[in-house]
Amino acid sequence: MDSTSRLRIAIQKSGRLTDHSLDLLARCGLKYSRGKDQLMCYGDNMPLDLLFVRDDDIPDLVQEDVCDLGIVGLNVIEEKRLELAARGIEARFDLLQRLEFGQCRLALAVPQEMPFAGVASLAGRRIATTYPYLLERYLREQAIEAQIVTLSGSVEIAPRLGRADAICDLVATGSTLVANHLREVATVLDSHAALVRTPVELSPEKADELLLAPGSAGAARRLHAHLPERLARALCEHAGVDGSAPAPALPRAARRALVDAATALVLPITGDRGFAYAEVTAGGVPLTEIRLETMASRVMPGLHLCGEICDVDGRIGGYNFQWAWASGYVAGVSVGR
Ligand code: PRT
Ligand code: ZN
Repeated sequence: MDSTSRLRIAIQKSGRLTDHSLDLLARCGLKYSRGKDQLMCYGDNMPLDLLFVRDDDIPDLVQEDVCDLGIVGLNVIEEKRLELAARGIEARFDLLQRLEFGQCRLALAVPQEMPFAGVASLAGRRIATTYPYLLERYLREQAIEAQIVTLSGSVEIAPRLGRADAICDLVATGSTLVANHLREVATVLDSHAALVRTPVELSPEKADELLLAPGSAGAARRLHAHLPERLARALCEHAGVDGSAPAPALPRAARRALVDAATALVLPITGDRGFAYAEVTAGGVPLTEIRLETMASRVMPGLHLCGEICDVDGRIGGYNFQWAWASGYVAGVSVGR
């Protein structure tokens, strides 16, 4: 979104998330009037418009920058992320905030009478779902080979119709499963509604525009609109600029140095601590929560992760050091951009 346009937020037109989303926006103080076509609402007291769509379309609208923000279930977002990845496309939506509604889980369920002794019992079985990518990832992680039967709805009746042996579907209270003589046996994904946004990239032109915009705010505060505050202050220091002085008054050379620091800083490798400090850890932040091209967190915008805080395991020695250095380098370079 450029600085002159209005913010556009996509919400579900009619479904489980609609009332909660509207209620949340009303509690944020938004007053709006409905457009003639019922597809848009225009904010009366804020530069913010609402677009009403099917929830499945929300990730694409955010991905393609048609909307700046969207409110949608994590299940829809994560399925879309995996679907895009399978097509070689990087998902460009960031999870901005977990919202306190729409709680449910994507779960595996089997017919009441089917013997079940752990997920391994599903090997070789047919599993019906509307979430083939999330299910595929789960089965892969569990090292189970099963046949995924992709349906567009009414998943819970698939076993009775003989189309599948088990199902993978959203569950909230569990009463739909009970009504269909199914029992829940494993959770594939815990879900809730979330606010997603298009990532805001800071190009040299945009950084320059930001610094030159009229007003008395300092450079550090202006950069903080796009970067973590500590990083914005550190960049001012690096560029030798007083981050609190009114930014438009900065001399041209100082502004240039700051724009370079904020968008193209190359961090040199200055040394290492040697093998005496070797450590191996497993666990940590899952790689699915990280953009590997930049090491940026998908969950916390502005946060970059590297090294053994990430869930990467390997043999002691070279592999771990290589991972720590390489991921640190990528994270540092992209923070500097
Ligand atoms: O038309 P559109 O495509 O926009 O809507 P939709 O039909 O795809 O979605 P909708 O409105 O059913 O759900 C929107 C979002 O709400 C989902 O993507 C989830 O993030 C969230 N959510 C929360 C749920 C549920 N709870 C839920 N219980 N979505 C679906 N269900 C269904 C479930 O699939 C099953 O059929 O409700 C039934 C089970 O409920 P229980 O309570 O019997 O377990
Ligand atoms: Zn939908």
